[in-house]
Amino acid sequence: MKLIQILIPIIFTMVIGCGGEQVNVAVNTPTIQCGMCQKTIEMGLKKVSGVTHSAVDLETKTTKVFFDKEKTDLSKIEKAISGLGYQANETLADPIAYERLPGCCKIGGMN
Ligand SMILES: [Cu+2]
Repeated sequence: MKLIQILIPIIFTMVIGCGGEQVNVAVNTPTIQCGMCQKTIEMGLKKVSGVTHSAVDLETKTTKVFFDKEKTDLSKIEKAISGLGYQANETLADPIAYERLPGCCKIGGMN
């Protein structure tokens, strides 16, 4: 059994069971390069209050974020991603955070 088949029902149960109104957005994260970027964003978003889950798709370069809209909003999520060193929609990456990224995570780093 694939892990994803186990995870999806668990995520749904969490989302429905959590009381506050849960919504999800797909954030455009065009500067992500590799699996480490994925980890950085997913781990970083875990620390954002109100965010219940996030999933980075390296192929489409989008990040799906599930959150409680009473606790946070899209602009805070965009800022959090920017603070991790990545562009989020129209919000550019924080230059200091970007500089701290490993070489493979910088634009063109995989080439
Ligand atoms: Cu990376």
